[in-house]
Amino acid sequence: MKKKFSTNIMLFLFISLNFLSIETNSIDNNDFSQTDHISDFTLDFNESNAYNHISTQLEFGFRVPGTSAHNNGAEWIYDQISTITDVAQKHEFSIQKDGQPSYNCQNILGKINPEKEQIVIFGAHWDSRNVAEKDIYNQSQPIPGANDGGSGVGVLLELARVLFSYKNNLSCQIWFLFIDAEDQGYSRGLYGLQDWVYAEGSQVFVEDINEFYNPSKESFECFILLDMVGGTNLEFVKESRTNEDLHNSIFKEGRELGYNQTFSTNPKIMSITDDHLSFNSIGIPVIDLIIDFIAGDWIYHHTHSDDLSHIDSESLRITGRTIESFVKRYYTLGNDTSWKITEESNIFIPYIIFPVLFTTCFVMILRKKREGKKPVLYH
Ligand code: 1BN
Ligand code: ZN
Repeated sequence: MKKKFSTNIMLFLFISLNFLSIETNSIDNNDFSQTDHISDFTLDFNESNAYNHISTQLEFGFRVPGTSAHNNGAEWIYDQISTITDVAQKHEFSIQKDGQPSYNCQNILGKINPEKEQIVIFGAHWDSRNVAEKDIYNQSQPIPGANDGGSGVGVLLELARVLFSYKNNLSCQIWFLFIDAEDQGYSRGLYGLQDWVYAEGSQVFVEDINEFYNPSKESFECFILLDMVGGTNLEFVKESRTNEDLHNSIFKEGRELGYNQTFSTNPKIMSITDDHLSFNSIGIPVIDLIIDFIAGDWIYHHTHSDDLSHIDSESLRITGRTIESFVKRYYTLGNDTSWKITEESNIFIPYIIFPVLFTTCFVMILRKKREGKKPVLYH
């Protein structure tokens, strides 16, 4: 009796392992081709517009707090977002470290559908770094920040244009938050600005967030950060504080559009200090769409070569179309699907548990039948 029981357990484990390996193989079997697949939705995101927005930002110069390029860059973003959202607001603040000058900074917020209850926030930092500590030359000089700063802004402005054009079909509010003072922290012996930390601007924003919404009527769905989304061979990592369901839904969306390399089933997991942490600290589910800027393929992070020549429109397209598709799938009026419990987080129920139970029962019945037919031996 005991022996039969343990044989059945072994059988169950063996079949489970087989199913698990089939499932894992089918997930890992990426072809790494990045051609567009046919989409469930009409997607209007235009990567050329996003690219041109990056080019315009670079024409202002280095968007470092305390400079005229910084002021001009902010005015330009505010003017742009004002025309493609229902409400645009400036969140002005200053940063002063002990013994240092005070710097005027501003976050810029554009809202679509401000009367809706649920809020989806898209964020990108718009300041560019004041030093190039990872370059071999002129480390104390500012960088263009085409990818690190420019790309997120470029994609968000184009997304705002697209989503605003069909805002009446959306079930939620969308916030476009352009975040200042993200990139002046300390790295490799240099501060961008003396004694600053990374993500200063988003920290001040979450401290003041009650000025921008009514907690008794409105609630936050998620915060989606775009940082360095324009480099060649785009491959997003999974930031360790990322919400699991949000990650699964967005990465699945990307893969369904054919972007298997960018939204890998097996992304590198990294802990990165960035603006999403401020929103995570107040309990909002977050994701940071960012590359491995330490050991990845795109090697121009915090160097003077973070310029237009190292921006790839294809990466802007991949990011923009994936986000647009995500918004259409989960936030179209009349559509009740939620990203909060994804098929991937539930994959064990339909694809593994049921087949394993079924096969185990089937094999046990077969064994029972066989035993019944065995000739009886008389000694
Ligand atoms: C990410 C993108 N960061 C700045 N731009 C944050 C960071 C950079 C944190 C270098 C630590 C080191
Ligand atoms: Zn940076």
